Amino acid sequence: MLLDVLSIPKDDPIAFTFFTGYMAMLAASVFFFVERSSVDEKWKLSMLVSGLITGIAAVHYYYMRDYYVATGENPTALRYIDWTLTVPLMCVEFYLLTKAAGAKLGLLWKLIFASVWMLVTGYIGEAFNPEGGSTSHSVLWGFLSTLGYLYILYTAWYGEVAKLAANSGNESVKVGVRTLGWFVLVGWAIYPIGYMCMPGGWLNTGLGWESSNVDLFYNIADAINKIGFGLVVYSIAVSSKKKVAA
Ligand SMILES: *C/C=C(C)/C=C/C=C(C)/C=C/C1=C(C)CCCC1(C)C
Repeated sequence: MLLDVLSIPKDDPIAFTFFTGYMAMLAASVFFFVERSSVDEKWKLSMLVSGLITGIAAVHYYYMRDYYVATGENPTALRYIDWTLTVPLMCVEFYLLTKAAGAKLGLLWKLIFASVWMLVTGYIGEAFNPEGGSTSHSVLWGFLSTLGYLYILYTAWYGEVAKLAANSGNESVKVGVRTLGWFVLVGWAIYPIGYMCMPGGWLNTGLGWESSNVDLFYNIADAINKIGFGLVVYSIAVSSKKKVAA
């Protein structure tokens, strides 16, 4: 799709976050790929995954941005395609960080299954919301999606991931996994807020928040979470290297 530069709105905060989001994801990917060469061997795969997460997001933002500017509508399908690729990769980060402490592939599959459940139900909630919006539809699918979210949250804070990190004997892994847990608790919680802005959603019917705000919340959350996750992984890699050198 060719973007008509003359149609870029100058008073639209959502368009603004699509453009800055794109640039931020691209810059973050360059950073993670380049810095990959300066970390220890055992962190290289984690750094690669960080770069892939923001890289995949950058490509989707490129298209979502144009879609939004051209149509003024939420690029729901592109959004969920992006998430279906990037959220499982974030689960891979949890797995890689705890692998040395004994994480099994089964843990990774459980996390991936929970994230796909969360996203497929969320997609049904948004994409099949009847014309004009339906509260019961939005609440039902939003609730089902939240179950997947809570499973990941629990695993990161109290479940297998938390236990493995606690037993890893590696201080930077402990702190890093806890920090990622905070991202899941606070950063990921921004998404349901966006979801509730769609027609029929609680914030839409209750507070009159416009459906275009869905993208505002999603764009802000994506920048925080995708770039943030990568930076946490990067700081684990850098700080555990310092300890070896000392
Ligand atoms: C990079 C993209 C990320 C980290 C996306 C995360 C998305 C979520 C945590 C979405 C969660 C949702 C709910 C918990 C309920 C309503 C529907 C969703 C899919 C917005």
